[in-house]
Amino acid sequence: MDRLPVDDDTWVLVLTGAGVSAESGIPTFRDAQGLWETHPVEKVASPEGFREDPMLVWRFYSQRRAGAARCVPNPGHDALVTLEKRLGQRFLLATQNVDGLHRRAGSERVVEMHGNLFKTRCSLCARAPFDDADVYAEGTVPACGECQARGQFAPLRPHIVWFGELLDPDDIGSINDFIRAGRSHKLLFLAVGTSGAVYPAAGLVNQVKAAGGSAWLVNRDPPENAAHFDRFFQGPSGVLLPQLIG
Ligand code: BV8
Repeated sequence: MDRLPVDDDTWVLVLTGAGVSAESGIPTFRDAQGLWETHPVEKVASPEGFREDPMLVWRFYSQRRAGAARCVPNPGHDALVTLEKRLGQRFLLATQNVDGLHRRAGSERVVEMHGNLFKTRCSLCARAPFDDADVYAEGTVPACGECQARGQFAPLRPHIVWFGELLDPDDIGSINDFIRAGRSHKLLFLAVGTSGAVYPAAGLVNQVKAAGGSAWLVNRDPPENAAHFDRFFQGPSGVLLPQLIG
């Protein structure tokens, strides 16, 4: 099995998707029995869906919050922690996952591009997102206490980036800054467990290649953007990442 070509001048940007958490028992989105098979995306992962039926959205995210809380990181998460410890500032992990497993495994240089299941924010006021592990009872839509104190009803919402919503500019900025800094070194992009279906995450491989970097992929199935990668290791990330990273 090849090893990731890492030396003293290598900078590694990792992108993970739902596949890296699959072996921890967390369902993916677009596989058979995936989340989008049983939940209409536009109804549970869009601002329009939340406006239309906040109870349904809170049921979807409360179930996922409860499920993720019962799961633990797998050897794929652990291997990425090892790589981060080896590279330090020359490592950045951009994840599309909202399950929090990378941080629970010990990753620190993490950009949670699509938010976090265990954070909640107000859908109206500008209060900062706050840690929230509550699994709200069926039919519940939590309200913002700060808005309530001002006589306004405002539903709380999951701190998740839904379809049609912009990603946090600071998150995008951190990733762009890393690619810009890494371009004068040996820049390596490693995508793991993602179908390459959702932008802007799926466009990162092109961004790194345009910066002169190389791109490796670990995935169970060939993703939509497979052609952009220089190397493709097909199989479970929980098995392949420890072998690649060592
Ligand atoms: C934005 C909510 C500006 C969080 C998610 C037309 C063209 C291009 C773009 C667009 C377009 N129309 C609209 C857009 C933009 C849209 C988009 O990309 N749509 C796609 C569907 C075409 N993007 C957006 O809206 C983003 N915002 O662009 O703002 C804008 C606005 C409007 C219009 C234009 C521009 C916001 C994107 C974030 C959306 N939120 N989810 C949540 O509930 O989790 S995205 C959702 O998909 C998840 O976050 C998930 O992470 C993400 C990607 O999915 P994957 O992680 O890749 O998971 P998936 O199941 O798909 O694949 C799993 C893979 O793992 C598989 O390949 C499988 O083989 C593999 N696997 C399985 N097991 C294993 C494994 N691999 C290894 N080991 C295993 N054991």
